[in-house]
Amino acid sequence: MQTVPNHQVDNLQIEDDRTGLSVECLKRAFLDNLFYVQGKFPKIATKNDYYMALAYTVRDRLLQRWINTAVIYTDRASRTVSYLSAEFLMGPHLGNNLVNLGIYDQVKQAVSELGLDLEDLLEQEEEPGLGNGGLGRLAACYLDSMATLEIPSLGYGIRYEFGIFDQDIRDGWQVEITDKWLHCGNPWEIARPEWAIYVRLGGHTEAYTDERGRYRVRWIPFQVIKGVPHDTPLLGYKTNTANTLRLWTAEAPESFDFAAFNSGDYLGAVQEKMVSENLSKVLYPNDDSSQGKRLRLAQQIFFVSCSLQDMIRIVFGQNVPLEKFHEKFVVQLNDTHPAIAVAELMRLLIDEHDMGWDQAWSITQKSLAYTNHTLLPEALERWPISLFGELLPRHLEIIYEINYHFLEEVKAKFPADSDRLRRMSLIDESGEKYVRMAHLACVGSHSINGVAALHTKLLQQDVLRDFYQMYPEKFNNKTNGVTPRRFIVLSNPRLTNLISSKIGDNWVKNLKDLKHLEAFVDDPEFCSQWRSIKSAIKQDLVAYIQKQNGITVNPDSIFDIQAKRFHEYKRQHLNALHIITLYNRIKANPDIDITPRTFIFGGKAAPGYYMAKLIIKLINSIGDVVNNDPDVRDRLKVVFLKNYSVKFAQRVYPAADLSEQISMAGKEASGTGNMKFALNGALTIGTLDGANVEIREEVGEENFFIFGLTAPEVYALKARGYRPLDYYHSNRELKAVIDRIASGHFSHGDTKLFKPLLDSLLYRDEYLLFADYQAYIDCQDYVSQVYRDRDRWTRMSILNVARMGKFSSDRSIHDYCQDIWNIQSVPIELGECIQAKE
Ligand code: KOT
Repeated sequence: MQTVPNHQVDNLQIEDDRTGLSVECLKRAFLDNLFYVQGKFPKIATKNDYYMALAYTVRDRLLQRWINTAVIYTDRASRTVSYLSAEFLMGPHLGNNLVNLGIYDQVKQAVSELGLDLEDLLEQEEEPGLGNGGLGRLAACYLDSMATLEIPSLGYGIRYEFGIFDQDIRDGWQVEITDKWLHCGNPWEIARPEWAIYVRLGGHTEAYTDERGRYRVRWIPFQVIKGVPHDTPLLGYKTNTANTLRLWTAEAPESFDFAAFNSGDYLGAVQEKMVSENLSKVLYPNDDSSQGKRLRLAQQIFFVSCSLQDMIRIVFGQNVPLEKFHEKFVVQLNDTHPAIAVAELMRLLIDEHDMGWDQAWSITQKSLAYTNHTLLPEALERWPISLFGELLPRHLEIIYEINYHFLEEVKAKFPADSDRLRRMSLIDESGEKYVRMAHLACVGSHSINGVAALHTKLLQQDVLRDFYQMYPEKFNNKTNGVTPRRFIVLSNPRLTNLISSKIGDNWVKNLKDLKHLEAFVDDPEFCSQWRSIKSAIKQDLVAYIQKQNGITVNPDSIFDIQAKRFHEYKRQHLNALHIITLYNRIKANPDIDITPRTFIFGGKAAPGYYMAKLIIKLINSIGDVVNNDPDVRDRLKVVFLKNYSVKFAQRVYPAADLSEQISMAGKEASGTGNMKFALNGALTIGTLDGANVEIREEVGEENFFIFGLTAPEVYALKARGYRPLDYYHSNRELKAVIDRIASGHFSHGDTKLFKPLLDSLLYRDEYLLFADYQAYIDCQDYVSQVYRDRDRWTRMSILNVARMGKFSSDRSIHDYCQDIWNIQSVPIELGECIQAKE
């Protein structure tokens, strides 16, 4: 047990009720919170009351560490990472905090002695879905690793009132429902209205000469928004470090509506308030695409300006001169959503803090670093100049000036290359004018990184080629990683216990230690335990599917899972083509010997992405037919698990035999689901895309099912002229699959329903499903064959886990610290600096 502050009462040591970790103390504290915070006693308490009481009990234990951490960081003015992200997909806090505090078992026992079930209470938590998918979840994994590695850090983002929508499936279609994650309150956060910050929008600028005769600009805004920080403590795994996630809520400033109010325009004043609050109302539900909406740009400047002003407040509070901003903070930009920071930091330094251009520019570049997360052209953010200038007139002026200096630099390095200037300009002038946010981020940062080796290489060769030629020294790769605390220890306790029983528990902090498992790969007893654990977890998912979907699933079948956002480039429909191929084989020969499979899908489609929604409908329609066709005889099942979320992902990864990572090569920047599946003992069927390449390198090619065109082959095929119809006509099984869909077999005879999808495949097939079809089917046939050799499969599964050490987010964060952030850990001692009370 850890040391905690104690009361001395008549020479008797008793634990403090807010910090003690013994079962008895936890019970007392829990009942105390139920009474004093929830205002309930056991007889009338609801499950939610119990959850809240437990959450407050755990939060109390975090607070002591949080305050200690803050005191030490402040005293030492520690160098700090500021992670700016429009999304943080944190997942439920309670379980994670229990794991990181090391009190999971004590709390389980404490609540059980009070007649409650911990799993039941964990289920109660409404997760904060403040992100779409990979990018937001990565931010959350990185915050966990920074706390675990004792790196001073602040996560800055937006406290959306409505996070990612809840997904329902009706008649096979996705239906979106608003997410009301705050409706029962949020026990994990503390509002800090005393640290509110004001952000300007709109209006115009005026030039003037200051008292020292210098040219200055004044910005007269149309609107001012107040940002109120809400802080959540984030505890590291078995450390005393509790860092902060600071999310901003938009409000109307108190004084702003007085004019309207005084003139009797009460509704006008309230309207003003509503307009302000709109800013943090809802998360944009698009993954990998950018829409150019005004409110979205307003959200970006809102959280970026609040965060930078907050950092400046901290700098002054610690008596650090502003000229040393870049020594106190390094600011990581999570894609271009916060890239307006380049212009905003310049504005703050020059207009608000009197600094000269050159010094401001040097500080800005030294402070900022940019991570790119996508190769999709439609995801590269651009803002129409008209919209940009209307909302951010001063920033547009600054961007023009940055552009002027930058293009001079380009001219000097590449004389007489006007084409290059046009391509690299921060302003796209090919038609309607746009601000190019990725260019702004590249110019304003000292580091530009991709998220997997292949992705970084493609950035250098293609998407950001000109910038690579201009600034080769800025480019570096940081392959993504995931936190083993949430994605093994918390989500897969059975596997965790088996692993730790063999190699101890150091691997939780040093994931490379998993390699010691290799010593047991020939131990039949261990292999059999490995297999029975997977089997037990699959049984749990079987029960869940039975309850959720009413589908009876064979636990001995291959659990073949594709869980991720729906997008054409991720090719969930290629998976669907495989299902229909097997179905056709059964229909042609009902007694065919097929390895039973359960195809499980999970994931949301952007509400406006018609084709992705049609793919969801197709999968559900195939399920309706296949699951009920007597010829199939339970050899195939298709299950769509609705409302995929972090909570849900934790249930799904451990149960997978086969992980589908089948994007068209050159499109998936990294992927992180691929890592979570493999860490839980699933084998991967995948293309040579994103981090799949590195996973295969680590686990060994004999333990990975690879198929399909490589990225260079994709480019070459497209350059030659790709004709999907040729594949359709020359591949008998492929033709039968497409014809089966076109016939209306999966749509009650309706031949129109899936026509847009089929037409897109037959006549365009942008993501080369037809080109990869045969390779995919052959590879899947091979998977089915290997699965029949249970010993071989188990061996492959163990070796996958044993060799996945590289993909811990601890390794990623360690590399960011070394190569980009130049930051050291600051261990936190408990006890001396602050006692809970005495
Ligand atoms: C969304 C909008 C604009 C730019 C990028 C995105 C984006 C990228 N959202 N999610 N991603 C994913 O990020 C993950 C973490 O790096 C990657 O693993 C994944 O491949 C990206 O698609």
